[in-house]
This record gives sequence, C-alpha cells and structure tokens, in this order.
Amino acid sequence: MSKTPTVVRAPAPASDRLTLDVLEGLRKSPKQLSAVWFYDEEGSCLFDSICELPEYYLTRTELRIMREHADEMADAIGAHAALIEFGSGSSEKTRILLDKLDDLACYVPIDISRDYLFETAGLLARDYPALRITPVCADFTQPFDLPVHIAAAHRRVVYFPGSTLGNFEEDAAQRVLTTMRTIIGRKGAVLIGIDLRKDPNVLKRAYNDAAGVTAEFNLNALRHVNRELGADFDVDAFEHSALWIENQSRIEMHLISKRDQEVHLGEETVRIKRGEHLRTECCHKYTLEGFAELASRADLAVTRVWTDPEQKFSVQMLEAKKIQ
Ligand code: AVJ
Repeated sequence: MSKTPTVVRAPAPASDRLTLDVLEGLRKSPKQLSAVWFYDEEGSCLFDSICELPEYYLTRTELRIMREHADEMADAIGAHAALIEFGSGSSEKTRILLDKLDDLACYVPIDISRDYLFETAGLLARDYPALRITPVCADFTQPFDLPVHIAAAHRRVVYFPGSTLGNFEEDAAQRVLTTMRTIIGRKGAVLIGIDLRKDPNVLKRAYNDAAGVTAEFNLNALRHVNRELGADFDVDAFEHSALWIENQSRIEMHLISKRDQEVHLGEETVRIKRGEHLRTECCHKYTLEGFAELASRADLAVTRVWTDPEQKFSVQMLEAKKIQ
C-alpha cells in the first residue's frame, strides 16, 4: 500500500517566540507592535524612500554633518579600529567614514534584515576590496556574538547612525548604550546619530509625509506579521497617524483601525475596535543635555558633538567615563 507522504511544516522555534511577543503587545492597552516589524526587505526599501522625502530632514541633515566633518570623525576614530555598526541597513552613511578610514581592522555590520544585510555587504566588498567585512545578522537588543577577530583591532568603535536609539523607551535606550559600552571597553568609542528637539510641526510633517510613504512603511509592519507569522490583519482597514507627545518628547507612530475587526494569530483571536490605536513606534527627540545625561547613566561621556547650523540633528562621540 503506497502512502502519500505528509509534509509537516513545523514552525521554526523562533517563530513561536515571535508570535508570543506580538500577542503580548496586542494584549497591552493601548495595543503595541514592535518597530522591528518594519524592517523586512520591503520595509527596508520603503525606509530608504522615506530618507529621500523633502519632509524627512533627518537623513539628509545627518549625511551633511557626516560629509562636513568626516575628517575629524576619522581622526577621532583613530588607526586600526574595528568599526561595528548597529542596524547597518544600506550602510550609506558608513561609506563616508570608510572613504576616510583606509586602515580599519574590520567592518562588522549588524542588521536584523538578513537579505538586505548580505546584499549590502556584497556591494561594500566590491567597493572596498581591501576591507575585511563580517556581517552579523542579529537583533542587537538581544545577546549576540561578535566575530573573534575584532580582538586584534587597536580599539573598537560602535557606529549607530540614524537616530535609531530614539526608538527605544528610556530604559531600553540605556540598555542599548550599556551593550555598546561593554563592546567598546575602556579604550573604544561610540559614534551615534541623535535627532534633536524642534518645532513639533516640523516633526509631525517628517512622520506624516504628503506622499504617504511613511503611511505605507507603517502599514507594511502588518503585512510583515501576516506573511511571517501567518496572521490575517486586514491592512486596508488601518490608517496611519503620527502624534507628537510633548511630555515624553517623542513622535509616536500609530495605526488606527477603521472598523471593528478580529485578527487571528497563533492560537488566538485578537479583537480590535473601530478607532482603536495600535502603537508601532516611538521616536524620541533629545536636547543635548538630555542625551548627555542618558549616556552618562550607561557610563559614557560625550566627548564630541557635531551638528548642522540649525541644530536639527547631531552626531556625537561617546567614550567611557574617566575613572575619578
Ligand atoms: C530609522 C528609527 C531613525 O525614527 O525617524 C522613519 C524610522 N519611522 N519614519 C525614525 C522612521 C518613521 C526612523 N529611524
């Protein structure tokens, strides 16, 4: 008797974990979905489009600061360093540094979006043939391993551009900074892009652009969850919104349900009411003093600050606090 083989598609253990994380967020009030879900390949491309938007001043301003002060930054990084980038994405800003740092020991881009990470690493390998590039696919908020060869570098420098630190709540931001402080030890440095507080109207436009690219980016998080975890969010029944929360000094990205709906995920059914908000991202905006204070709590001192003339954005160097 012949038997038709049964194909069992056992979910990867990681996927169970992710499903539980998403469900936990959806049980909160207001409901939350981690910003990690923005960054599948589609989302990473949408983010690159956001960076081109006239309203989204962040990337443009940071690039200008990087270009203008690249020599000083390269000097501050020093010879034979290991450059470790958190959330490397397209590594576009990194190229400005790489062009000035011809004696880097190695470049270690870390990103959660695997395909994008390896594609970018391939492009960099072509353009910087002498550079040792070791991509690490990881969520940097969780424990991860770094390649052992970074130990041979003169010092370790963590690069974290894009003001992505602003996406973390205060405690989590401090933990990320502490992770960096552990990686760099006493001798290393952190080079970090930090968006600064400004007119809320400028901020609101930056996160709710006229062309609707940010809206697509926000909605794509639901598509990603649908595809990756087999959920059934009705993406068309959500609307994008960006709110400025003054007392938290942050922009919040929300998805608002246009009708009552049920979403199935794992074994569970989640009810979402018409008008109910799902918070997908917080983007904190710092004052220079406020950020220095946060860094200080992770045993880091601000040793350099580069800004644009209007002080819209900053690139800052942090080093281990001096032992008193
Ligand atoms: C990549 C986290 C810096 O917070 O401005 C862009 C992501 N969200 N538009 C930001 C984002 C909406 C971006 N970061």
